[in-house]
Amino acid sequence: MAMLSFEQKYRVRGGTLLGGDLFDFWVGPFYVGFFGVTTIFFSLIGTLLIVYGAAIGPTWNLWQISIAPPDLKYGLGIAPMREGGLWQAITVCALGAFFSWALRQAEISRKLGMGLHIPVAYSFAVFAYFSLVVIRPVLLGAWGHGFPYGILSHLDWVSNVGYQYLHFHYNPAHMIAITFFFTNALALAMHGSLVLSALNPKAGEVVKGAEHENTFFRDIVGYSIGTLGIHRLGLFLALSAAFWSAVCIIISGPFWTRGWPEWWTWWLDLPIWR
Ligand code: UQ1
Repeated sequence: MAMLSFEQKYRVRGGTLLGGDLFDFWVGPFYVGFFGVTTIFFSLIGTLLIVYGAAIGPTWNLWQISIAPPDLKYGLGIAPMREGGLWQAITVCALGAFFSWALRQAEISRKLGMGLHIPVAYSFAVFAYFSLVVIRPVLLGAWGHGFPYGILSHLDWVSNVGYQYLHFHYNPAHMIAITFFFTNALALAMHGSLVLSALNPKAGEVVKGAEHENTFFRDIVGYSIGTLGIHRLGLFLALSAAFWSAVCIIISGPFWTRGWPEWWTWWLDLPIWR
């Protein structure tokens, strides 16, 4: 693996959160660190458990392989391996790997003297997963409320849980999450296309810069958020999408048990209609 001349400058010692100098080194292009070791550990065990779950299951059809959480009768206890215990162990490994990855991002950011925006942003995705397999099941009193680990089975779970609340699109937090997802797609499409249009002209043409980018948006909508601003907006939109996704599933069950369309009766019950 090539050691680029600039790598030496950025491969700085320290910034570790745990283990001091112990794993403070690189393997090829990869920083190791204590949390690199734990990431590998949890990912490997977790993946092997998934393969084991597939092996004792009824199918090798990739779409149909599924590792289900325990039956509701096990509540928040530990289930036998073949009855959801495997799902529980895999969930522990997944969370171990995700948390390790976030902490490895934090260590690398600290080494480089950067902000912690990357681990913070990534943590929102981990939070969304954590909401599904820990927060909501704990609030509902059973690990069986987690979702099954399978390509089609997790889609069936989403569909079934959705219909359990009659029409999930009436969930106000779901509405907010979707709005953020779509706005995020719009912003990234605008940003990606704008940057390419300015920075990647056809052969022989001159590269344009921020002045052109700003001018385009001032001309077309009367406002430019700026080159730094668009990234702040993008981060806000993406994190908000993940955050409200977590909220929309946490409130479904623990805080609202009827159909979501019915939630809106507060609107019909407003005294202004009487
Ligand atoms: C924008 O104003 C801007 O600043 C120059 C960018 O930076 C490169 C952008 O990518 C985009 C998409 C915009 C336009 C955004 C709004 C909210 C008007």
